[in-house]
Amino acid sequence: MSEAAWAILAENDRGGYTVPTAHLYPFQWNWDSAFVAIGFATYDIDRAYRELERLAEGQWDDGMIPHIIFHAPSDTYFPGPEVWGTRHRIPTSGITQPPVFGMALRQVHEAASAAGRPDAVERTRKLFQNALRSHRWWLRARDPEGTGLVSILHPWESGSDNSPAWDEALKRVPTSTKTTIRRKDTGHVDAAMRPRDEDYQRFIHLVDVYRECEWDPARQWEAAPFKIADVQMTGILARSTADLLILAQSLSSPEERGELERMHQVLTEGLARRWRQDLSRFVSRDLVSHRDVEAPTQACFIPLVALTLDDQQRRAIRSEIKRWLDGMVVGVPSTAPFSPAFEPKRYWRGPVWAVVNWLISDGLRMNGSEDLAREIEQGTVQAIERAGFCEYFDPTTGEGLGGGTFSWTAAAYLVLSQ
Ligand code: 9YW
Repeated sequence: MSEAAWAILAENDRGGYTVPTAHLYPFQWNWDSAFVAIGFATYDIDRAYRELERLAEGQWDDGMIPHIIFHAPSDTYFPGPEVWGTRHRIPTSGITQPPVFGMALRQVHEAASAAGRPDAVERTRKLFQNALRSHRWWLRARDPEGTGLVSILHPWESGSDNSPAWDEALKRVPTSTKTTIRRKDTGHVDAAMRPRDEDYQRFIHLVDVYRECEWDPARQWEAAPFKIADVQMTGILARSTADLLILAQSLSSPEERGELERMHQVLTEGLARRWRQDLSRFVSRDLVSHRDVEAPTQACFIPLVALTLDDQQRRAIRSEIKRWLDGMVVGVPSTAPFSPAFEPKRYWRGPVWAVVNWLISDGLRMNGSEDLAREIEQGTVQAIERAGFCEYFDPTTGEGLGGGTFSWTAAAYLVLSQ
């Protein structure tokens, strides 16, 4: 099966960067590429670096790494560059995605060093600066009050677009848009598996609002009708910061090391405060309504990649994850099966995503649950072997759904089957 995974990554290569899948997602996506780079690091180190270098080409002067880099035109996706109206020299979207970049850079560097590559230090050093600038952007632009939690201003930023976690906050976003909506996704994939039209109207309303702020982070922060201090995003940022700190021991100055240490402390403290013992989960915070986001979604487990939990938390989270796996053919569902919002085929409202499992099992292993981590990894590998490299899986049947020949599913396979 590894040959098939390599073939998918080759087929989705557009010249040093990998599209998530042809037609449905025909550009470079931020966190997809970071996961893909980790996959490449298992067999082609040069290509792994290239993936991150091409992603860094899209980085804005203020440090943000956008969620989509439109390296080459394609008319099979909406919203394209004309809707975003950003000003970077390579067209990009105007929002970001989870910063897996730092995690990827550490893994690529370690693989390159182990292989004795002479270009490792120089290439890693450059990318390290891209990552550091992006982390500074995160804290400045998305946690201006210094709470230790970074916020998303658009559901697309979370990477889990139509998750029930956003339902309440999205209800306050109007469905009116200045941009004419021309969905292309439902021409590629069954509409019953995709976000609804109303979700898209609200997504585009938010794009309209931020474009009118000329993509200025401070103006966006003020104008945002949707603002959630997100535990998934903060968990990934904190973990990437820890990984950068490890690289910084040999590749960076004492000042930068100190800066990363402070960032790491602020983020892990902020994250730790989001634990809800009564729910056995971490919860995000809606900064508009000032309420906790209690919807049970995969995001609640992602802080494990960044935190060392105490014994009580470990026990609670283990039994919570087991509760979610109970009766499923493949786990971990992106929404708890006991939730009224659970829809096993509709995108982020229930289906299983290989990269999410990759993060959850990594976090469980860091927190002493090797057995459960392995169970989730093996379940993911078997699901892919049965159903192919699909975008995601129905947890109740194991059926593969969404786009086919998906790059990050191929990357996850290469890493999790090792
Ligand atoms: C979009 C590419 C992306 C992923 C996201 C997923 C979806 C849709 O596809 O986003 O239009 O950006 O939700 O996590 O990066 O695979």
